[in-house]
Amino acid sequence: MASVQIDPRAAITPNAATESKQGYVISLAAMRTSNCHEIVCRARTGKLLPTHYNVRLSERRVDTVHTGRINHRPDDCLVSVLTPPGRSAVATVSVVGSRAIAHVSELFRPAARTGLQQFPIARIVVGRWTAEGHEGEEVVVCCLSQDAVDVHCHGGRTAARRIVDSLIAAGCREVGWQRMAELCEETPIAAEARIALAAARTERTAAILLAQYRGALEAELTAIVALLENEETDAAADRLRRLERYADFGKHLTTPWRVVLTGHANVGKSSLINAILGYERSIVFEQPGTTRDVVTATTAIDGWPVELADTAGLREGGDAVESAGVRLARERLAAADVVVAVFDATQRWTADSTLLAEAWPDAVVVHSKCDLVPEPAGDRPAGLRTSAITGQGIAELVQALASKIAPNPPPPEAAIPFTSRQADAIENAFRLLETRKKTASSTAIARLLKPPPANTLPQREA
Ligand SMILES: Nc1nc2c(ncn2[C@@H]2O[C@H](COP(=O)(O)OP(=O)(O)OP(=O)(O)O)[C@@H](O)[C@H]2O)c(=O)[nH]1
Ligand SMILES: [Mg+2]
Repeated sequence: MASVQIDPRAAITPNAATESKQGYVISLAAMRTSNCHEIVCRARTGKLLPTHYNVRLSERRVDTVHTGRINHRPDDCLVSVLTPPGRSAVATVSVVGSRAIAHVSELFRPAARTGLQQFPIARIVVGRWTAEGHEGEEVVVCCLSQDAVDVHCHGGRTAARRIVDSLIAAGCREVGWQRMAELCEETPIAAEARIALAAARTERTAAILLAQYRGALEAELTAIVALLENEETDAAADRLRRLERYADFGKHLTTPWRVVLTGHANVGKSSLINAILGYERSIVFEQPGTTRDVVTATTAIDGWPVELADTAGLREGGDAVESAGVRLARERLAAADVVVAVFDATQRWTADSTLLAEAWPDAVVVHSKCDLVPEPAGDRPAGLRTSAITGQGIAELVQALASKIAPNPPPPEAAIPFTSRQADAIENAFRLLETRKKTASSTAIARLLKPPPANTLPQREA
């Protein structure tokens, strides 16, 4: 591993790749920002692998590499509130940049009356925030590194705001927490994973995203590029295909699977959803046409986040409100990941029942109210037999939903694309490979490992 300091203002000359003991140190032809001041390069088989920030290699041929890293700590000092707005006991303000400790030191008085700079890195220091000269609130400060400081203050908007404002007055620039992740994480996929982790609703999905944060997807993409460079096109295509197959699954690591219950009026849809949830989310009533809106509830099934939607019973001839409910139900069904088609076991099987079953051939079929009859009435398709009253078949239904949601869950630590940017690029790379455009395919993957040019970065500054 070789490390080189680069003057952020320097006009960096092309054709200046140099060799060091540890490997090559690349030169930069262009940089996205002027405040990137350190680049750490890793040599592999004598080749350099840069990744970041529009770093363009010299004309000297250096093969594409994906393990190069830019430690991007801005020269200007960034400040961001990491905790969500709202009431809480504690809020965390992050300060990042080469002058982070200096800026915080100006405003923070440690209780031990020793300057913040005298404390070792990672030491937790209690003291007071002394903005505007007066004795301020008690805070806890921790220098995470030479250029990153966390300030833990009282929760709520006002306390954190006061700290941010005083840091802005001292010369810091405020950015949103996602932007902070984009600027400070070593790779764009790590930044995406950090942002995605905040949207994970279950431990199981968080564990998968954490594996991506730790580099599972980057390692796989890097391996695919290496295969392409070695002319092992079939192996690369296989691995791209495997990634592509996980794209839909990956999308749901941050967005729940949509499970929609449908069926004719009064068949027991709302009762079933309540039985799955274990509480009375939806109104149950003996009259048909009870549910008119779409009633949703979020839950987890086998560790996967799920949005269950109860819908109006499908029937013609109801009043205007009910008809509107039926229209909404059809829209929900069209966008569903999994459909549960509910049929009343006590009612005969009709032509309408057949139409409904045929409309959703992949649906999980449920015959409800089985506590009322020994056998579901009539000749009907196979399905789960349930009772919302006795609980019969509910566990089996939950299991069936889990199998539909994730029929082949990935092994731990597997590489999973989890954003549409990643999924699109992987699909594109695969299509290019199918048409024998190997270099273009490799470039499409390599682009994933680099951040977008500055002017296309999302502007999330606060
Ligand atoms: N015995 C028995 N009754 C049930 C069961 N499920 C539902 N019911 C009854 O059937 C009636 C209709 O139940 P709902 O759950 O409201 O049916 P729905 O399909 O949501 O009805 P709509 O919203 O009108 O389309 C109520 O009187 C429920 O108590 C069941 O498993 N066993
Ligand atoms: Mg209902």
